[in-house]
Amino acid sequence: MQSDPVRQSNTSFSQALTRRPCRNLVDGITKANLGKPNYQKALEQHQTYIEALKSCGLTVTVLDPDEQFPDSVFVEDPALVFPEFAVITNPGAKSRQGETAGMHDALTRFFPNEAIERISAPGTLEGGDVMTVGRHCFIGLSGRTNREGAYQLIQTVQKYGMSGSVIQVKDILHLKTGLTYLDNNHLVVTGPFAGHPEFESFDKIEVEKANCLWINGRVLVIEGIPETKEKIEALGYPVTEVPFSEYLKLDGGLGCLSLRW
Ligand code: CIR
Repeated sequence: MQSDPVRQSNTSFSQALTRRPCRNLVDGITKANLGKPNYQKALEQHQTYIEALKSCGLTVTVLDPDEQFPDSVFVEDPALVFPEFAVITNPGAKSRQGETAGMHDALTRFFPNEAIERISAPGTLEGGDVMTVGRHCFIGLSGRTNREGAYQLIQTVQKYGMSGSVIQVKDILHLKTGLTYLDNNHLVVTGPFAGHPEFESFDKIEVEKANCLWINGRVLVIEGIPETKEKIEALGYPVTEVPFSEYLKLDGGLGCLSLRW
């Protein structure tokens, strides 16, 4: 990141877009080794997640399940949203590339066509690899996001006066699997990112698991990671714990179940 400390507060969010899990969710991609998700429980946890978003003041749009795409509940990956534009990505996971058509349709309700941008082949990019802090995007180069995809995103955001930089991601699914930005310069990080020069100017909260999500001053944290919850509470944030076991079975992060703007 550029030299200046990023003492950024997030703009508050008013909208969220989610998609109900489909039955084929149980066949979603995973490396987690935690067993197959229970569909009924996944539905319940999804509803609890929606309620948590609403309690943070968001208006939540819920799309119908899409049985063609087992991972389609993870709406954060096929699109990115910013206050004034959206980007339809080109997911690196082949089985997820078709999710983009549905996201495009959904986002046309909120953004004019000329404000819906695209990442295209040979570029690949998934939203889980993009951490936005103020007007800067940190873009993870992972098994899902390649250099060309990151380059296209940087070109795109520059049109809107934003900037971007790339970070190598190893051994985890996405950049945001390993870190989460809260606000006011607070960055929740796991081991590999704690000493990373790119994040030097942040106030870092080092934890074992960074599965949390800042929304309008409140932080959602998945159930079962007390260390993360306590460290975030110690900073003064109100925390809501969210049951998430069925999505962990598919390598999901809390942010991946919604787009927020
Ligand atoms: C996948 O492997 O693509 C899904 N099973 C999980 C995606 C999670 N996405 C995210 O955390 N942004």
